[in-house]
Amino acid sequence: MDPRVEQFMSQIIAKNPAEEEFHQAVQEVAESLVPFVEENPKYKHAKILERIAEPERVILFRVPWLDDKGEVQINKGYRIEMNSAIGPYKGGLRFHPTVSLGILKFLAYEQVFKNSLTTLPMGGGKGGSNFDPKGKSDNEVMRFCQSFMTELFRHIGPNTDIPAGDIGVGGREIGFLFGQYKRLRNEFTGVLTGKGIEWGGSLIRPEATGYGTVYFAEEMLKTRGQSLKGKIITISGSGNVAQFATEKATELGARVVTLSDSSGYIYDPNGIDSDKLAFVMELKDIKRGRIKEYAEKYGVEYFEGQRPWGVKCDIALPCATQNEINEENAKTLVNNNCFCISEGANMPSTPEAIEVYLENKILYGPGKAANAGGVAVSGLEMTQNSMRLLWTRQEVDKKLKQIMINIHETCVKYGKEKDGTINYVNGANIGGFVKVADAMLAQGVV
Ligand code: NDP
Ligand code: 2IT
Repeated sequence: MDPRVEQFMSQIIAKNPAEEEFHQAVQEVAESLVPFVEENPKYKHAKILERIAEPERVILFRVPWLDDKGEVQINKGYRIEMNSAIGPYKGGLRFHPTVSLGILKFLAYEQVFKNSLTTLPMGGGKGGSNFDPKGKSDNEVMRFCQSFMTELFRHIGPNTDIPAGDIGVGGREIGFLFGQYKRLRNEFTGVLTGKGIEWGGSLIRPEATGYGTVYFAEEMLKTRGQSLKGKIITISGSGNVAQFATEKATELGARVVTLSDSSGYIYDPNGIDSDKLAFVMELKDIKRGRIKEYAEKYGVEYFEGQRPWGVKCDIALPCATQNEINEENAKTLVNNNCFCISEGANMPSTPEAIEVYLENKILYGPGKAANAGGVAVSGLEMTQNSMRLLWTRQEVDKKLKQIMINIHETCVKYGKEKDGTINYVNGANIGGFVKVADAMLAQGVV
C-alpha cells in the first residue's frame, strides 16, 4: 500500500473503530484520491479528504413498536447526514438485521460521491434500522415505520434531508413512512422519494437503479465495440435492483441466467424472459417468498447456500449486497471469460476482487457510478415535486439514460490510463470528489 494511504487510513481506523465496511469504502477512495490530492495541494491544505470522511451529523434513536402478539419490540434507528456541500442530504433507508453504524457510514460515504456524479444538486446521507421485515405482517411493518418516522421526522425535510428506499425498504415502507410524516407535519411535501405514482412519485423510479446499471454496462461495452446483444448475464439478488436489471438487459437482447436471494441461487439456462420475471416480481414483492420457488415452478436447478459467480457468463451484475464477490469468485469469473462487471449493489466486490478485475483489465463499473441511476431519478422526483408536475415515462427514461452516459464520460475523463484503458474506480472517485471538494473549499471551514 502507498505509505501516504496507509498513514491516512491509520487515522480513519483509530477514529472509527470496529467499522470495517466504512474503512473499506474510505480506503478504496483514498487509493484514488491521495495521489490526486498531492497533485492538487489546495484540497490537501483544507483537509478535504479528512473532512469528507467525518459525517456532518449522526442521529441514533430508539424505535419501540408492538408486534401482532402485543409484545414490545425495540430496534435501533439511524440517520447519517454525511455531507451537504452540494445539496440537501439524500440517500436511502435500509431495514436489515445486519444494519450497524459502520454499514450505514460506508453507504453514506459512497452516496456523497455517487450523488455528485449524477450532476444533480444532492448531498449524501443514509439511514435505516436493524429491523428485519422478513416474516413480519403488513401491520407490523406499518407500526414499525410509524414509530421510526415519529423520531426521524424532526431531522428531515424536503430542503434538509430526503430519504428513499434501499434493502428492505420499497414502495410499501415508503408509503407508511410518508403517511406518518404527513400526519406529524401537516404538510404534503417531497420529503421522501420512491413514492407511489398517485401521491408524488416519479415514473421510472422503481426501474431506475436496475435500468441505470444496464445502461452503464452498455456504455462500457461500447468502448470495446460491443453491445449487450446475445450476451450471457449472471445477476445476484432478486429484489428491486435485480428485477429491473433483468428486465432492461433482456429487452436489449441479453440472456439473464441467474437470480438469487440470501438462501441460494437459481440457474435458468434458457433465460429469464418477461413472463418468468413477472413471476419473480409477484413472488418477491407481493407473496414475499423465496427464489427457490422459481426453480420448482420452471423445473430449473437451485443451489442452496451458494452465489451465482461460478456460472459461465460474459457479464455479471451483482445486485444483492456488499462484499458478495470475493477474490476467488472474481478469479472464477475472469477464468470463465466474464469481461464486464457493472455493480447494481453498493460495494458488492471486496478489495481483493477489485484487484483481480483491474489486473485483468476487464470492464469494471463500481457501484458509485453504475448504480447512480436510482438516486438520479430520486433527484428528478424531487424536481417534479418542486414544480408540482409529472413527467412521462419516456421523458424520465431519456434523462436517466443521458445521466448514465454523462457519468460514464466523467469516469473516462478522470480514469483514462496511459495505455488507453479506463480505470473506472479512479474515474468515479476523482470525478465524484472534485465538485464536492470545490464546494467545500468555497464554503470555508465548516
Ligand atoms: P431489495 O431489498 O429489494 O433486494 C435485496 C436482494 O438482495 C434480495 O434478493 C435479498 O435476498 C438479497 N440480499 C440482501 N442481503 C443479502 C445478503 N446479506 N446476502 C445475500 N443476499 C442478500 O433491495 P434492493 O434491490 O433495493 O438493493 C440491492 C442492492 O442495491 C443493495 O446493495 C442496495 O444498497 C443497492 N442499491 C439500491 C438502490 C435502490 O434504488 N433500491 C439504489 C442503488 C443501490 P433476501 O430476500 O433473502 O434478503
Ligand atoms: O444506494 C442508493 O443510491 C439508494 N439506495 C437510493 C437512494 C435514493 O435517495 O434514491
